[in-house]
Amino acid sequence: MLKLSGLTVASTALAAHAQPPAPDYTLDIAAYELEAGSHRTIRTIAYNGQVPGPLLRVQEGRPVTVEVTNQTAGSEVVHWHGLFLPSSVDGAMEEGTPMIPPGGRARYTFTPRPAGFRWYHTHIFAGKDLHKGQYTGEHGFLLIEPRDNPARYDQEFFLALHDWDGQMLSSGDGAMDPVYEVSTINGRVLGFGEPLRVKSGEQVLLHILNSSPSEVHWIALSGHQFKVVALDGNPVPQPQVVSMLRLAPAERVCALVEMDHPGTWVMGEVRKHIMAAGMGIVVEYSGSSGKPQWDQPNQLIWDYLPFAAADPSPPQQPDTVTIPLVIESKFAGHGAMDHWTINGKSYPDTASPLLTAGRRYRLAFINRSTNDHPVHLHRHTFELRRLPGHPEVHGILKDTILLDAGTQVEVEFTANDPGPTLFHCHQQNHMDAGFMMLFQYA
Ligand SMILES: [Cu+2]
Repeated sequence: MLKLSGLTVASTALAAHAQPPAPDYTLDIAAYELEAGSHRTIRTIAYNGQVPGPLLRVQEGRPVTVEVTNQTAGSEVVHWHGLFLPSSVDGAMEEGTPMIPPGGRARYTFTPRPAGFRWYHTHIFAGKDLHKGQYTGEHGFLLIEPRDNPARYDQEFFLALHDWDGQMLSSGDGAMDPVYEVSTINGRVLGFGEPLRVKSGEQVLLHILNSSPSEVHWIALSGHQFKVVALDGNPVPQPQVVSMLRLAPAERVCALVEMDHPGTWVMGEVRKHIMAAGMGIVVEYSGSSGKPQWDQPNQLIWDYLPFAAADPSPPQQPDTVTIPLVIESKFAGHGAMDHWTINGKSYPDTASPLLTAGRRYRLAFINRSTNDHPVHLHRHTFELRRLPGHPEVHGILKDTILLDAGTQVEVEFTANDPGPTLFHCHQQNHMDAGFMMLFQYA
């Protein structure tokens, strides 16, 4: 549909020389009523009247133009998550990307890289409005195809995990976090959407994204295992076969599944109350029928470590600069929105470390809070170098990592993309409450 409308515009543009070239893709931001299930209509905002938004398939290194129109009453901006883009098009107001005013239009022209499973989403402040920002349906898949694609599979599916209709509730320690009414995969509750249709003997590649505004999710596929081949779209040094995936907000997993157990199965959230809220999808072998089967796992299992490179870590580059980042919460009073601090300060008062182009930096996260935080660095990829209990790891490249409560984690990146660079917790209510800082290049 999108491609076709693009072609139509292109032919018109050829006739009228004054017009700018047609965009490769268009995204229309507008109010949308999502039918997530029977009697489960969610009033939200979406791209092109669908949740998730359209899959954008682009070629690594080949420039694309995406035209975005904003038909909502608030300003918008689209962030291209996991890409190396100039700050002016990366899609964060804090970095200097222009906002798209209500009724306005913007063109994002960029050269997609690096190859892999990326995504796009809104990057605005939501605050107490849990029907704004990442709480909405404003997210979509972005696949950057490599020049040579060595992947071998029979079918691929893109799946987005999302939570809807949140309410702020106080948890045991007094912190306020959203609790959701409805949880979906690709905007549908379990049993309402189309099943994933597979054939016995197939090798299926799953591209799974957690687009939830705040929830970490654990996913299992009964009767099957996942061979994880990429994290956040980047191939891992040691692919591993696992029974369960954990995805923090903004994380992606690419996994191969051998379709070797014919039947009708459920893939979904391991925690019963989240599956009851709808987070599941039926996987149906051709020729199979009957009630979808679900084998309830009895524990939550996930670890980044097994995906790391097996060989000993190379010595740290001698001029690597370590930047300690201590994360704490400052309760604003029981029942109030918390304030999150990095080294004692909340955005916009957080420090703005100056980076020197070409230099290697180590971010040493010390999470002194009682919450887990999925932290995200814009415009760069980082390498996991220290995990809880493992002071030396290497080889896992990501743009988002979940910092478990009370742990220390270290990542390294090369300052190779000059321009203001945002760092923040991807949990919407945490970034809105100050968990954000801006790196600058000297
Ligand atoms: Cu957080």
